[in-house]
Amino acid sequence: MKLVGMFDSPYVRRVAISMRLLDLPFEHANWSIGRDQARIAELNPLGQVPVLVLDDGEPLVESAVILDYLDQLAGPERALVPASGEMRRRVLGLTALAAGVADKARLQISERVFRPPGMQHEPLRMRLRAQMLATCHRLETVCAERGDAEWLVGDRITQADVTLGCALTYATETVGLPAEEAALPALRARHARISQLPAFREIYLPFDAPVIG
Ligand SMILES: N[C@@H](CCC(=O)N[C@@H](CS)C(=O)NCC(=O)O)C(=O)O
Repeated sequence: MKLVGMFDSPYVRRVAISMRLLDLPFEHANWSIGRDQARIAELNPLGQVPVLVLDDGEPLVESAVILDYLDQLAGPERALVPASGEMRRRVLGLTALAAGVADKARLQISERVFRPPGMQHEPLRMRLRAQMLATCHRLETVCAERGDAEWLVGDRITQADVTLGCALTYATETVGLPAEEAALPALRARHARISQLPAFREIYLPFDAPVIG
């Protein structure tokens, strides 16, 4: 399988880290959404990464769809999202919130990167930031409740941990979280811990704003 996209994207990174955790080997195509937009669009008309090109050439798009496919490949014992029940609901719910933090950061960055300075709409940026921070505060409550428990749900790593790790790194590097040391302590501590896991250390690229046009 070939994974298309750069690891500074939280969506590409969560797929790559999941593949590493699930022992699913892949070739990496380090294509940029700026420079390589035309060949990305040949695989995904949305022009977005990640794309996972299967061994028969079929391109899978959307990280959530790709992650679901990878879990199917790995089987229910190893899947990063539990197969059913409350655990599944909890993992999917937290994964959606964490992915939402990345989405809100990405939209703020799009304002900055894709629009000329005079055309940026400050009220929109502030609204997106408020939504992102409100979601961080919701995740903070969950992290505080989990205390020293190693993982967000249950007793092994799930997609909630993977996506939270990737989303927080991206939000921190692109738009920043509140600088005060006291802000979001449980979330920050959990993010710091996840970021030290070998897969997270190995699959990492600092954010570099794409150039378009
Ligand atoms: N919902 C998508 C989001 C993917 C996404 O927005 N990727 C960004 C890179 S971080 C991208 O490809 N942007 C290019 C564009 O939208 O033109 C997913 O989860 O795969």
